[in-house]
Formats: sequence, structure tokens, C-alpha cells
Amino acid sequence: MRYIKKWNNIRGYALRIAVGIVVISFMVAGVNATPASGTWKGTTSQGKPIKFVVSDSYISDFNLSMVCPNYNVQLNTSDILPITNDQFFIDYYDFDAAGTFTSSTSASGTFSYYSNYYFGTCSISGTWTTMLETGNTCAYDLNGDKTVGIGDVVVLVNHWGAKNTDLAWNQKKFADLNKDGTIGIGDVVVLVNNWGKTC
Ligand SMILES: [Ca+2]
Ligand SMILES: [Ca+2]
Repeated sequence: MRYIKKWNNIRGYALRIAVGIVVISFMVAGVNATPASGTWKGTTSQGKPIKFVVSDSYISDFNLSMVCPNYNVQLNTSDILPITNDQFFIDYYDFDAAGTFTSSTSASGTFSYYSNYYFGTCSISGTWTTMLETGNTCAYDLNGDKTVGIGDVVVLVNHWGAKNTDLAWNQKKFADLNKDGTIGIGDVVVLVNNWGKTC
């Protein structure tokens, strides 16, 4: 009888540990929110626009407007940066920006800028929020400006000759429009065939 009671106790503890593991797993899974691919737009705490493109857990074409006392500044980078643990960081000359994806369709973060140039010293920082743009079905819009045009050719040129055997292919394959495993003339043809399309 004593052994049975002991076994029941052990079973009770084992069950509680198992439930605990499942609950913690769900909590951890809840933190991870794989961002959906597409164009993301929002506003900063200065009320200015922010925009970037997410593709296969990489971020590119980051645009952020900022207001200094005597002038306006714009962070534009076409660098392709990884999103790791649903976060990304940009360290770009005078600019810093960081973001966290709080769900598959929303993200928030911070930015800062310091400069001491001809127009005067500017030291600003703030926050931003963005949402995935719905209805962005323009599959061939590589730079996220909602139209197929010369800006997308520039993206192809910047990745020209990349192959699916390259180590960095994951960062470039979004530009492989005809899915033949390389960035080249075939992808330009796809753009030309969709030239001027808006989305
Ligand atoms: Ca475009
Ligand atoms: Ca291709």
C-alpha cells in the first residue's frame, strides 16, 4: 500500500513537471513571432514615416525620417540584415535603429541619431511602430516602393551573379524572381514583363 501511495506521489510530480514544461514551451513559442514577408510601414514618436521590407526573415530597404532642430534627416539603407530571435539592429554611420517583432504582423523599436555637421548639432532618439501592409501582393516589387520599376532593377544589379550555392544565398534569393537559382538576365525579363505594375 505504501509503495502504491509513493508511486502515486511520483506520478503526481511527474505530471506537474510535464505540464510545467508544456506551459513554458508555449510561453517561449509565444515570444517568437516569425515576421511575415512584405512591406512594413508605420510612424515614429516624432510622427514621421518608417518603412522597411521583410523577406525570408531578412530585413532590407530600411527608411526612417527624422526631424532635427534645423533640418530633416533620412536613414535609407539597402543593406540586407538578418532578423535573429525576432530582432534586428542597424548601426549605420550616425544612425542606430533596433526593432522587435511583437507578432507576425507588428513590430516596434527604437532609433537614435547624432550629428555635428554644418547645419548644427542634432542628437535625437525615439521609438517607432510598424505593421505589415495588407494587400501587398506585388511579388516583383523588390525595393518595396509598391511599383515595379528601375528601383527593382537596381536591387537585381546589386545581387547580380549570385547563385544558390553561395553562402549568402538566403539573403539574396528574394531577388531570384524566376526561381532558377541565380540572379541574372532571366530576373530582369520578369521585371520587364511586369513593368509599371503597382500594388
Ligand atoms: Ca519597386
Ligand atoms: Ca533568377
